[in-house]
Parts: sequence; structure tokens; C-alpha cells
Amino acid sequence: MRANPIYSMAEFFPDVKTIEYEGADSKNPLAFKHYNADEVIEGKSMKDHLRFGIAYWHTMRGTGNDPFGPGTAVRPWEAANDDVANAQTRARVFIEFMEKLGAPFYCFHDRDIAPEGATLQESHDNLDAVVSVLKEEQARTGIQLLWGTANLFSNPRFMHGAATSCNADVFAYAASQVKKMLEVTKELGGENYVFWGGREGYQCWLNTDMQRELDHLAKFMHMAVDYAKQIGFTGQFLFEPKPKEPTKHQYDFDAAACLNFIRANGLEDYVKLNIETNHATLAGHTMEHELDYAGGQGFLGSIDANTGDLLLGWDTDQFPTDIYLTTKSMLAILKHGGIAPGGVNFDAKVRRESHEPIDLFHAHIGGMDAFARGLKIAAAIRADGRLEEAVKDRYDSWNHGVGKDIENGTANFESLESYMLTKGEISDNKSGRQEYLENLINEYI
Ligand code: XUL
Ligand code: CO
Repeated sequence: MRANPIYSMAEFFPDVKTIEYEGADSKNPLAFKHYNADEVIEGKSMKDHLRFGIAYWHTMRGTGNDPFGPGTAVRPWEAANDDVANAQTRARVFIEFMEKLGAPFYCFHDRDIAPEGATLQESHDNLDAVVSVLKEEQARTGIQLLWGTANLFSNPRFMHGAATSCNADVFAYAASQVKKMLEVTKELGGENYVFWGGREGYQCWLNTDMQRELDHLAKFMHMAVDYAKQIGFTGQFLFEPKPKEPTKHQYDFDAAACLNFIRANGLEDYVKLNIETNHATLAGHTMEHELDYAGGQGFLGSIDANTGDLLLGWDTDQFPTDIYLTTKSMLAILKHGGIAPGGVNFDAKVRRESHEPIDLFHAHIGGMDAFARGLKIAAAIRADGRLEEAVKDRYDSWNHGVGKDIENGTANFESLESYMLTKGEISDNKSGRQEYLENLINEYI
């Protein structure tokens, strides 16, 4: 996506021109070294493989505050009074940022884009006033909505959760927000709708009726699915796993817990997963594990790209810059046939010390380049074929003889015992070749 020259873009980021691809030798910090949107890899453009999304909550609403101090971010476009007019200006700043970056998609929560009103109706109205600006800006630029979602965790009313609150009125309030956001997501042509259970979990087992809360969460999701059908919203629903933070026990712990919940409650035809890197690591997994677990069962919907810090135990939401991480992520994504209609959404924020607007460009350019490199390296490894060959060879015993009988269902415990009584001991276990394969990946990094 390139800037429309008719629209003067000098208003909010006057020092930044459209970010162009300049190749690996460029020393320009405001250029892509690897992300070349139209370059074709495995028969598809990089733009279509990666479907980059920008997260409104971090990029436009992140202030750099932490438990020890207030925000540090300098955002010259912000007015002193955060009213609807300010929110509308911010929406235009955001689209200018996206145009200059060349990112095709964005994602937001209802409360990211517009201030909450004194009543539910006022909040709906505020939201509509900013949605109309975004709709106009989408039409002007071709930028699209990857997914919408509702913030059901910041307001104090959600202190006990939203769909899993002990208070039925809170469930009703949350339902009203999701109803509205489904309408808004449809109006903006959003391709997906995300459920991340902000406070859907608990702090104290003694005061919690866990099964009742889980049943309520399932009811909530079914109501959303039913309402989507009613209004003709055909986007993909996504459930985003996260093991903890803000609550100690989140119900959407990891891909396995989410899939169990989806299947146990008959949601498998409607809901896939939005896998986030830092959530995977908080759950004690790797990103590639979560992607492969979801993808193997046909539930890989989209990703929230970021990274944690191994020395810290919380969700630091840093921009992904580690090429091993992006290579393995892209190997898993390509293996499972790509990410569309999902995308690679940067659920990532600049550090508190990176307080200037230009840092937002550096951060996103770096994340996009890291994923572009991961994509190119993963495609090269796949074209080389040795990795795939090694895995195939490792499981060769399943292609014939007793392995084939087990896989096609013609073996049972008796036939297997008689086979082993005749064969005796196992003499042909192969090496796992871990170091050989790690070296192979390094040949391409
Ligand atoms: C929180 C998180 C959310 C979801 C959307 O850790 O990842 O921003 O992605 O609600
Ligand atoms: Co996320």
C-alpha cells in the first residue's frame, strides 16, 4: 500500500516519508531491508503471506506507564481533553502512520478508539463517531480491519471477570459491548473477531464456582456466534490463549485448554485460535509448539506477534526481532497452509524509554523485517528439503509393516504381542539428529 499523493501527509509525522524497501545493504533506519511487499515467495506475495496488522491499543494508546510511574510517551497530536474530537484526530494519525508504514491491516478494542461515555448508550455513540472516521479512512486508503474485539477487562465493573463474573449484570453489560462490536466489526469489513478473556479466570479458588463460570463463558460465545449469524457477520471467531495476567488462573490457558473448551462446548465450527508469542512462553511453551498444536488440528486462525523477555516473568509485549523465532513461526505457518483470513498482528509496544513518535516506526519496521526474513528463510529451508526429509525418515517405520497396520487400524494388542514375541528386541532406533538439524537451520539464518 502506497500513500495517496493527493492527501497531504505532512500533518502528524512530517519527518517520515513512505517507508520503502531498499534491500539488505541499506543503512536507512526508515527503510525495509527485507520486507518487499510484492516479492513472491512460494507463489504468493510477501504482503499476502504476512498480512501485517497494527494494534491500535499499543501503537496509539500505549503511554509507557508501568506500576512505578506514569507514561513517558510524547504524542504531539493528543489534546489535553480526551474527548471524541481528540479520538477522531487520533484515528486519522493512526491511518497516516499505517499508510507510511505500508501495513495493510489493523486491530482494535472498542475502548481503544473512543472514550467510554457516562452511559452504555453514550459509549455506543462515541464509538460510532470514531468508526465513521475509520470507515472513511479505510475507503480512502484501502487499509482493512483484521479483527475487532471488546475491552471487557479495564473498567472496574469487570473486576470479577466479564462473561465469567459472579454478577449476572456484568455478563449482560459485556454482552452489550460484544453485540455492538460485532456490528462495528461487520460495518468496517473486519475479517475476524477476537475473544481474549481479559479477566476470565480467578484469583481465589475458595470463592469460585469454576464450572459455573466456564458454562457461562460457553453461553457467552454461543450468543456471539448466534448474533453474528443474525446480522450476517461472516468473519472468523478467534479465541486467544493466555495462561495468566491479569488473573492468576486464566481459563484460556494455552492452545490445548482453549481447544478443549471449544470442543467441549460445541464451538468447533465457529471458533479458531489467535496464538500470541508471549502468551505461549508464559504458558511454558514455545510459539512454534502452540502454532503446530493448533495448526495440526485445523484451528490455526491468526497470530499476535511479539516476544517476551526470558529474564522477566510477565507479558512484556516486545517487538519480535529474533530471527530464529520468526523462522520457526513461519515454518509452522507455511506447514499449515498459511494464516489467512488471519494475519500477523503486532501485539507489541515500544519500551517506556523509547518515548518519541519515531520509535513507533523503528519498532514496526523491525518487526516486519524480522518476519520477512523468517518467511524467506523458512521458504528456503522448505525448498532445500533436508529438514522435511529428516522428519519423514524418522517416522519411516510407520510406512510399512507393523506401523502401517497400526495406522490403518488392522493391528491390536494380540497381533502386536505376537509380532514382538517373534521379533525379539528393538534393534533399529534411529538418531534424532537434533544437532545436525540445528546446524541446518543455521546454514540459512
Ligand atoms: C493481552 C492481549 C490482548 C488481546 C486482545 O495480553 O494479548 O491485547 O490480544 O484483547
Ligand atoms: Co494479544
